[in-house]
Amino acid sequence: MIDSQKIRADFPILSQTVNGKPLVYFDNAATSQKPQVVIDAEANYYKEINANIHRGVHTLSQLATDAYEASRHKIQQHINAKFSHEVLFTSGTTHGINLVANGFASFLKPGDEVMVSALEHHSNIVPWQMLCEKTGAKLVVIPMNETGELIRSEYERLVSDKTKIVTVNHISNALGTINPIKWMIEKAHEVGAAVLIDGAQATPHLKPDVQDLECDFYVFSGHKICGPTGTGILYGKEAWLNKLPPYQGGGEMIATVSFEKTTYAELPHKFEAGTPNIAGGIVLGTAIDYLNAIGFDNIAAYEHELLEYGTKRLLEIEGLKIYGPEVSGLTQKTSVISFNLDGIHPYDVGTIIDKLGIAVRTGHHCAQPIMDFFQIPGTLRASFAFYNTKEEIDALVEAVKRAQMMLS
Ligand code: 7TS
Repeated sequence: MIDSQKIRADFPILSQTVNGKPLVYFDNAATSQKPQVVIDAEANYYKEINANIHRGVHTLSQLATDAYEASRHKIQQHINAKFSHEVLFTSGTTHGINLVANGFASFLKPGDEVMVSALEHHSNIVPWQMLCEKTGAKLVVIPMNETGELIRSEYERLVSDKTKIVTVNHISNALGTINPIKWMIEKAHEVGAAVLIDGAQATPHLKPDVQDLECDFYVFSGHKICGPTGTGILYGKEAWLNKLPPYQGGGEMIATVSFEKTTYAELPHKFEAGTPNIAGGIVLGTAIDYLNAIGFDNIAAYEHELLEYGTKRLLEIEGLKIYGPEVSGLTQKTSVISFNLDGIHPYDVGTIIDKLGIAVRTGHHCAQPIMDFFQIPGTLRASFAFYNTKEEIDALVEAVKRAQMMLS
């Protein structure tokens, strides 16, 4: 069970006022807030053990290296990867996707196909388009339906032995749709295609099991799971990571260097050139400990309650339309509500409710193709976390009603 008042006390930012009103932070899909333990862990790293890693014999360097590698190990266990060297530190989801897309340039030729879904964030579209431009491969899109779900029969029709990689999000950032990734991975593997799962919006709500999923790559961002910005993880199956060429050249990713020939380091170092975000990588482990102490089952159950309550309350407003899979009993959805008021631009509503202390995201949410599908300029998106409350949802509903009155 979640005791939201107790949890809220862990997050110093939540007790402030914005524009003279108590802050209601409903932009969790963009980034999560940070608990005091995470803020302290970052400061303590710099106060106590700051040093460069993997290169010094001195004590501080070893302490920092041990803490960084312990965090990698913790993340390996969290996502149930087989080996800790399958867990690569990145600067975020975007970095992880670009690393894989860049590497696939070595494997593709004209006529090959790269498959993305209609529900993707731009981060999981543009790197693949760039790859296709570079290699002559074709970008194929799995279409979606009116309730914001991927059309399974179309996926089955489109996936073929030309498909070399399928890349799809676990959960859509713009609509909250939970995609049937396990089934999709199975289908892709039947034709010999690799699969990358963009877990940026899933990891705040659940613990992915990469061995159970059998995905080839799984990427996510630390800042969306109570960790620091500029941190992220790329999980890759050992065999794939051995096959992929390095992404960046530099220090720490080499075995030997001479002007004639350089050989690369073993995993994971082959993909971790230069001095990484050491503090961030360590503190990401702290954030994961914090979430696991609350428990992902508790988080998911509580957030689902917020989703049900928020959906019911918002639909009481006349002329309010929710986009996404709300009709299927909300079972295929996380705590994201994307909506519009009839005849009113989302930006105008967002601006007014900000004056009332409420933070939601407005716009296309870096998922323009979804907005084009619905023929809208964007939506208002309220995304809930385990530290939000039903009272905050009531405040959102009142604020949206007020905005509607002022704008119509
Ligand atoms: N993929 C998905 C599904 C996302 O939601 C995001 C960020 C990214 C990739 C990129 O993550 P980054 O950490 O590398 O930037 N999504 C959002 C959002 O919905 N609002 O702001 C950022």
